[in-house]
Parts: sequence; structure tokens; C-alpha cells
Amino acid sequence: MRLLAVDLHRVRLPLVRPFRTSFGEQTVREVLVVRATTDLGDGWGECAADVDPHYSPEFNDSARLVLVDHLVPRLFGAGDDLSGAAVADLLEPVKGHRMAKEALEVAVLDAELRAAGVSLAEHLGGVRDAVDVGVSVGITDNPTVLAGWVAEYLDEGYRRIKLKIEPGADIERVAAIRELTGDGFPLQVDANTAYRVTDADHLARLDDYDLLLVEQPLPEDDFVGHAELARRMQTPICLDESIESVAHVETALALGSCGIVNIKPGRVGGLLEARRIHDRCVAADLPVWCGGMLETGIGRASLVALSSLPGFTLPGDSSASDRYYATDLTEPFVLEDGRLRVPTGPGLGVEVDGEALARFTVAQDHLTPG
Ligand code: NPG
Repeated sequence: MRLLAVDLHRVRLPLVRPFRTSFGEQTVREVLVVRATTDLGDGWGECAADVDPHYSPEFNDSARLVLVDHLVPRLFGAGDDLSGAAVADLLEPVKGHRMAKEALEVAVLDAELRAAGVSLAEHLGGVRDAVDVGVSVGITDNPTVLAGWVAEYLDEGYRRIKLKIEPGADIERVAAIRELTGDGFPLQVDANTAYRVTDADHLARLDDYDLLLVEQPLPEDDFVGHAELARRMQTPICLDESIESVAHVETALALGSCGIVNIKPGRVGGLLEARRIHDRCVAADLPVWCGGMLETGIGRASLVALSSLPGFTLPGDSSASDRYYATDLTEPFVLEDGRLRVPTGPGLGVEVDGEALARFTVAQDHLTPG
């Protein structure tokens, strides 16, 4: 396969409801959509980066720049030898920039699989037709509003609730929502690195609420702190931001830093690295689940395909399209009995709505070899 052109669309999509985490609030999702034009046909990818470098060091402008100046030229340089499986090695000389790399890998892989008539789920080794999904609920200053959102999601049939927490909006919020869900309903929390290991006694109070897990309580590089916290809490620790590679999983396993891993292909630099992490976790008996970053239908299609692998035993974060956007960039993903159906069509198995893409695009680059 040969890469003929790459288009980068910077898209601004209004969110149906504000999404606040311990690192900031979003009312609009701005993402880079990547279209790879090859001699076999086109493929699509979505970059997980955001406007600001608050979740990770990457952000949209850095992703665009590294794609234009470093990543896309390396794939043009591969001539006829390009394939989805070759992308990670071709991009390996560029350090970091995992989200930008992943978007490009998915676009190339999508083109290849569409041409071959093979779905992404089948290519990755998926074993499910539909995946259980949860919903991630942002922070709000008003506990009544929070309870209203959660009640709505429970009514819609989501199989698990994840509450964003931060210091000052944690134990009491969790207690109130646990009362609302009733005992036994899958409930978990996500701190996005907002605490320090010195908060261990405070965090251990979460043990009273029978949570599935507490996600990324401490800074991403604090594997030792997470291991200490894991010893001081009954609730399993799940790592998200800390895990960017299989090597990070090895560190977490060696130290006992977590009992569960959140896998996001963007965060780990590619779908194929995501699958390697899945395989390593399965071998080590660590449950995994698939995170989300407010994707459009393009990114959601790849997350749902990945979630169909056997080790994804906990519900993922990718919710139905209408939880995020009034208009998605593809046909909408619809909740059916708390599940999303895994696309079966070739590649990502969704069609990009050209009219919607044009309507929400605010900037564009067209890249060609030479
Ligand atoms: O439903 O896709 C979703 C959002 C799930 O909570 C979620 N994502 O920290 O995992 C996270 C958070 C996130 C959102 C991170 C946007 C980065 C950007």
C-alpha cells in the first residue's frame, strides 16, 4: 500500500453537557480528524489530544505540528511498503507524541482493512458482537444536578457509572450517588491525578462504598505511591495516565501499583500497542477496560472494536453518541440494553458524514509527498 495524501481536519463539536474533570472543564470538543488517502482507498483516524496539555503533554497544535513535520513524511517515505502493522516501527524514531501516532496508525489500518473487506474487530481478534458500556459523569458544584445526571443515565440503561472526583468533591458525593444507585450497581471514581500519597487515609474512606475501582488517584509517574496506596485501600487501584506502554505495565506489576488497567489506544501510541497491553494484562490476570476521551464516532468505532477483545471484562467509558453530541461525524452509536454494537463493516465499519465534517471543520491541512 502507498500513501498518496493526508488531510487533517480540525473539528469543533459542541458537547451536549459540560464535562468537568479535576484538570478543567470542556463545553466543546476540539479534535484532529485524519484522513489517509492511499492507492487502495481512504481511511480515517481521530487524534485523542485536546486543546490544552492538561490530561497529557500532547495538545492539538503539537499533534498537528508533529504530524505535518515528522510523522506523515515518514509514511510518505515508506513508498509501496506501507501497512497498518508497519506504522509504529516507521514512526518509532520520533519520541513520544503517542496520540498523534495513533491517529495516523488507525487511518492507515482503516484504509487497509476497508480494501481487504475485514472489520477492525475481526482483525484485532475481537470475540463479542456488543460491548457493555458505562458513562463518565463530570464534576459539578451542585450535588442535585449531579444526582439528576446520574438518574438520567441509569434510566437510559448504562451498565456502570464513573464519577469524576477531586479534593473537595469526593467522599460525600460518592456516598450520595451510592444511595441513588443502590448497593451492588457498578460504580467507580476517577481522580485524574488530583491527590497525593499523603491523602491515603482520606482516600481509604472510599472503601465504604463498594466501588469497582479508583482510577488514577496520584500523579502519572508515581508508581511507588500507587503501590503504597494499593496496600492501604481495599478498593482496587486502576491506572490510566500512568500506562503509556507495555513497559509501564511491567513496572506496575513489579511494584504492585494497580489491580486494573484502563487502556486507551491514543494514550499508548497505537491500537497494536493497546492490544499488546491487553495481552500482557490477560497473562498477568489484570482485568482491563477501555477508556474514552469524548471521541466522535470515528474514534468511538475503534474503541468499541478494541473492547471486543476477551480481556476487556469491565464496562468501557465510550457511551452512545447522544451522550456527547447532537450531531456525530458518523452514523450515531446507539445504546441497546446498556451495550454498543461492535461495527462489522470493513475497517472501522462506520461512514464519515462529509457534510457534518465540513460543517464542524475550523481548519484544514492537505499534505502530499515531496
Ligand atoms: O466518555 O469518552 C468519555 C469520557 C471518559 O472520563 C472520560 N475521559 O480522564 O479518562 C478521562 C477522561 C478524559 C476526557 C480525558 C477527555 C482526556 C480528555
